[in-house]
Amino acid sequence: MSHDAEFLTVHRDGGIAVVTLDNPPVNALSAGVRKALWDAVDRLDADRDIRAVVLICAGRTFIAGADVREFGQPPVPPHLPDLVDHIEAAAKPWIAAIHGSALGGGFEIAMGCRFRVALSSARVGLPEVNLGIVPGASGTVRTPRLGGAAAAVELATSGRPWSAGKAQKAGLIDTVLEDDLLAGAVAFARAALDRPLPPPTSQREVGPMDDGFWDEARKTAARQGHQAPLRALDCIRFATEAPFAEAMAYERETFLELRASDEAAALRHVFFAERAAPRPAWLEGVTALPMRKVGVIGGGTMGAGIAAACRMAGLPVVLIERDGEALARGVANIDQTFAGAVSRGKLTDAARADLLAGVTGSTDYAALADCDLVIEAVFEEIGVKREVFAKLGQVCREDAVLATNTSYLDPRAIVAGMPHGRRFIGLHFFSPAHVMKLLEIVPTPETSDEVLATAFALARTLGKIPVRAGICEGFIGNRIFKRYRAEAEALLRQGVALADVDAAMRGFGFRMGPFEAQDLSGLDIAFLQREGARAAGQVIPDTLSDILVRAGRKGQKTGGGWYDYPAESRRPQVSRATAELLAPHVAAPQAMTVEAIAAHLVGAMADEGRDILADGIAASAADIDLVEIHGYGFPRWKGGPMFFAGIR
Ligand code: 3H9
Repeated sequence: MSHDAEFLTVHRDGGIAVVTLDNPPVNALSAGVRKALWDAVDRLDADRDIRAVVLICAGRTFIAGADVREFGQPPVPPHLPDLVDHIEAAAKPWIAAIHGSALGGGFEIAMGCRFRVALSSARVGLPEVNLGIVPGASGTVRTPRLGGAAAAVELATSGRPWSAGKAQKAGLIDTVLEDDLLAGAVAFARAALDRPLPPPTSQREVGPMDDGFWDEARKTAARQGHQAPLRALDCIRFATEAPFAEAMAYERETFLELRASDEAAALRHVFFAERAAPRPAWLEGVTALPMRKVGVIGGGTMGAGIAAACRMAGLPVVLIERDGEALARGVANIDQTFAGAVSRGKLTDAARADLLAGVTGSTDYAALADCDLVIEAVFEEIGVKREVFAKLGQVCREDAVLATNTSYLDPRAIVAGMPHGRRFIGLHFFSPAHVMKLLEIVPTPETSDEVLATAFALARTLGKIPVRAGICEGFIGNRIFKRYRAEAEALLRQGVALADVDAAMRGFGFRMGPFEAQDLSGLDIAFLQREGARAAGQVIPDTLSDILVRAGRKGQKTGGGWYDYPAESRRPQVSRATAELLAPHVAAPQAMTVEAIAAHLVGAMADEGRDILADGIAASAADIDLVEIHGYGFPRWKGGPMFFAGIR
């Protein structure tokens, strides 16, 4: 079979050829697809009956870009930039008919076409920076020529796609259609043939921008913390100042350099890990239970966040609280998250009202009778939780899934002696639960496969990244975080300066260092846990943070923790009080480079990860990386602690 027949079908509608590309799942531009498109250009150019060509895609989307799986291999011709040129140079004008997403190479192909027609639901974009690369097939060169430098900068440095409507306003799309893309595109092609053709994108002029524009763009791109956005910006600036061919050469050189970079390898690892996580191979063939209505017990920060996440995913929610006052507070907490979305322009007032209308509040557990899944999010105390599950056993359907949101407790102990075993599971959400993408799923040995599959299905519905964790203290994420904190304290004891440790981790790519992060979340939570364990007879030596908490320094909320925060400022200031409290416990000052500090702490995370794998707590190193990236702020362009340490 020729590549044409494998990937393309061509049919004729009068003088218009309709080329349908079909390369599931997302019509990525593999070598075979590139060859098929190249040959189609030649064949249709030679066909006297054809006057224009509509390029449309089968399946869920237009072309989603280059085939990322080919990035680790030597490039095979025809190369994508040549193909885009080839389409642009075709004797018959090509019209891209876009549904779903036209991303990266897909958008570049569309810009090589003489026209672009899109459904209003479609999106176009240049997400290459998310893969640690710059667009490599004229994205940084054609986008400014078609839509102006500002559009190119925003698309290529943020990596976020634009709606068809926004793209049309910038001139990147010619026509937006509500429905019947094919008929609309063919009609557009016919009408276009009656008018003089516009110049091909490569021959359009691009206006220069002043230095102020580039300075601002550089600041914004730098905020992303990694090199690809800045390099994309360099390419666009060059493309607005240099002739087309030179700009193409510069882009290609940059693309090839970055494609081979550590950053790109790390981001590719995360790209595939994120896509594999929601459907693990070991769950294949197991059917999830239906999920039509969710109950949430507890309307505090976690419960309200979970309820809001469920509502935003379209699930009706029953919220249970212990009394009317707590219930009103819980419902208000949920509404606050919707209000936040309204103020950010993400939700209309009407949508907010709809979301809230889907929350049924009650103080009576009987309201949970028709829920398929109930998530308990009450106080992190075993007795309180056990009481909740005893009640759930009385009111819920026998096939309802019962979940506990816990970050530290042993899920087995929560239902020990109750008949819930098979349908019970731990779900560790991260705060704020409607924002944070990570969901640690913690089955007990009794949990049935269907219930486990249902937890993964819930994650998919909520748009979260699920990672299965075995039972141990802190599961995956908090266990590693505990080690990280302990190692950071160990550095202090050796005489390394507090501020140097935080600066090193910020330099590595975390938004905050370990001590700043603890000051933000409060030192007392972990302290109380340790105190609880001490009271239960465990021997736990004092940590440095225990010394601070005992002196009333609990973090930002008390005006001081590791650092001082005078006058409610959130800016950490090196604290003399902390230095004095810790002086008896730390060695003479010792200089350590930021690189050495970061290497030590990330190495400690990876060591703990290795133990976690050996203990069977995580299914794969990639899962550990996802936990750290999505729950603990590990910079995704470093791939996660395991990838960084070379553990696959
Ligand atoms: C580029 O174009 C560089 C050029 O400038 C220059 C080159 C010279 N390749 O996300 P989903 C797979 S760089 C290969 O769950 P959705 C994915 O792994 C590229 N495979 O779907 C998964 O496989 P599986 C720039 C890809 O419906 C399946 O498709 N483009 C690619 O939720 C479904 O994925 C991008 O970065 C790919 N490019 O969302 C776009 N993309 O089923 C990346 C996806 O085996 N893609 N797969 O697990 C996306 O953003 C989403 O896939 C999309 C659909 C929005 C399109």
